[in-house]
Amino acid sequence: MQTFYTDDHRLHHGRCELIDGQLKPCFEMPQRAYHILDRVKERKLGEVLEPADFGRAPIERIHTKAYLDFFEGAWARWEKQGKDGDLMPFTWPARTLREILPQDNLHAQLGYYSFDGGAPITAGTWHACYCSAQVALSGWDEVRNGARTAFALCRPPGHHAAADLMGGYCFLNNAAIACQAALDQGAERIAVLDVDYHHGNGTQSIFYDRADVLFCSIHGDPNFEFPYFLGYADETGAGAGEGFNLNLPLASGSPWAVYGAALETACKRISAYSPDLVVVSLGVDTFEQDPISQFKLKSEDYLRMGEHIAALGCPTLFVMEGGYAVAEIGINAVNVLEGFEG
Ligand code: SP5
Ligand code: ZN
Repeated sequence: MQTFYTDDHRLHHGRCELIDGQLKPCFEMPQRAYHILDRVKERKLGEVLEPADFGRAPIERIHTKAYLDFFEGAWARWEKQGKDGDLMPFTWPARTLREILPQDNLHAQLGYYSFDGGAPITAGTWHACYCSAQVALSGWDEVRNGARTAFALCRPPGHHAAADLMGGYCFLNNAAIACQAALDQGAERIAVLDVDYHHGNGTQSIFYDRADVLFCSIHGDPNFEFPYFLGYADETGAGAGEGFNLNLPLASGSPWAVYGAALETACKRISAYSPDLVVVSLGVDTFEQDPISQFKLKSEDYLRMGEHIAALGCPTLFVMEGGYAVAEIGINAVNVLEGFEG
């Protein structure tokens, strides 16, 4: 299968995140993508191609124009204030406060457009995210042109980003942007299978009231795991989307025996939906050695994951999401792709 990739992801490089009461180097770092790319080449998975540029229009199909304008211009405003540290939010419109967009203050607006402090904006963040979205769109274009599958080696990841919210290392929802492009170009039903360890709150929220995208996610139970405030099993969709959202939260410490059973449940639901396209939000932070996660998948389990996905028999776009055990991230991600190819 072909891999879409651009080095421009390196222009997003946050310095630190708050974890366990300490500022630690960002887990979501450029080396992640380099390791995956190296493994793609080492295993001769297929060609590695630069993304095409489909412009801002397909991104605006998912994200609000106000959010995109804010995000695109935020760094320049910060720099103009003479600052060069990462731009990070610290106040949010939580309960008792007003959901209001203050006109003048950069940090107030950043709080309005984010849900956590885990998505630092650096000088190149907008450009890297724009390119990451183009990588996903290029992967879709490849499938549209008849390929059975493609790998969008996206970085930064996207599944926590909602229509007008950044957070959880995510700014633009690459998978959702690719889904909407596919729908706009003739697809009628798309299934998103989100196998990242964390619930894909952004993708769920974007498609929650729609029947043309079935969202299925297997993840750490939000009762104990980030993003805590979405991803429960009783979230089944709303309005026309009722019945088209499937959350399969799992306990801390879940091994493949548990994970594989949940994957079968998700795949049965996807089969019944009979989608034109499957978009896999491919996070490999389910790995036993992941530094911020609590599942126990082993490297060989990712081959089985790929086989299960292939058994759906649908055109499939893989969109890279999380995974922070940097040394093994390439092995695990490419194992899914090799398992898929059989
Ligand atoms: C795309 C993606 O995988 N985003 C994940 C963002 C997770 N950010 C919050 C991490 C909280 C980790 N807490 C665990 C403490 C480990 N000692
Ligand atoms: Zn994750």
